[in-house]
Amino acid sequence: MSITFYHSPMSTSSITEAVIAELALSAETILVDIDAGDTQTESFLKINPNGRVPVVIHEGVTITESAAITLYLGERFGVDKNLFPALGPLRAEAMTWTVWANVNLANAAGKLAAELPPDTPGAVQQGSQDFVAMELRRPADLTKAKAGITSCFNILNAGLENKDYLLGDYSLVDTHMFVLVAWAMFMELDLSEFKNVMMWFERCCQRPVLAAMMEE
Ligand SMILES: N[C@@H](CCC(=O)N[C@@H](CS)C(=O)NCC(=O)O)C(=O)O
Repeated sequence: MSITFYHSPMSTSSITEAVIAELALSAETILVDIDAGDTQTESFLKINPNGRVPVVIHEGVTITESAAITLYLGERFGVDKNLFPALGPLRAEAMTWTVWANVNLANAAGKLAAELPPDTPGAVQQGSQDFVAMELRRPADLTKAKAGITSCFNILNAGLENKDYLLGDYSLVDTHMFVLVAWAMFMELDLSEFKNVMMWFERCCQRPVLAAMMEE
């Protein structure tokens, strides 16, 4: 049965876009304009009460949360394509990194994006429910957000020590993480001190799907 994918370009749903592309799945993509309020309409909130993309509908089931979507699509379609580990300890590592990516890295990146001036690359825009009104912003929050993301990159850098990719070979876990790291780079964070991350990122850029995403 076909996949329906609710997507807003240059958002968290770019992770799912990349995962679907790596898996070469056909999907009906429904574009959603966050700034225009599409994620807050009554009809969209019936699909995802969180008012967020990505959303994937497959075999009548609605799946929200990009980590859950990556894990589901990986499990269903990625094992045969050598893009996701079969059941076993490596699957546990895949789950750990994918959940970590959202709970820690995406969370830290989101906090930083919400503190950046709205006209800065990667910053949360006014239409988003994550936008923080300028009068509520404090310089200390920006400093804290930068420290939070630095801590995440230290962990990711250590996780990539002596490894080409997070699970050894390239997998959808790298696809997922790549889009979040690209977001951090888009926010003009200097990641040069995280040598393993930088080398991994270059390696990932050899993947046609991810290279194309960087050109957008
Ligand atoms: N934890 C969610 C986060 C999704 C998310 O925050 N999506 C944002 C775009 S980056 C969104 O749809 N925002 C809509 C809004 O603010 O109305 C996931 O990983 O899927």
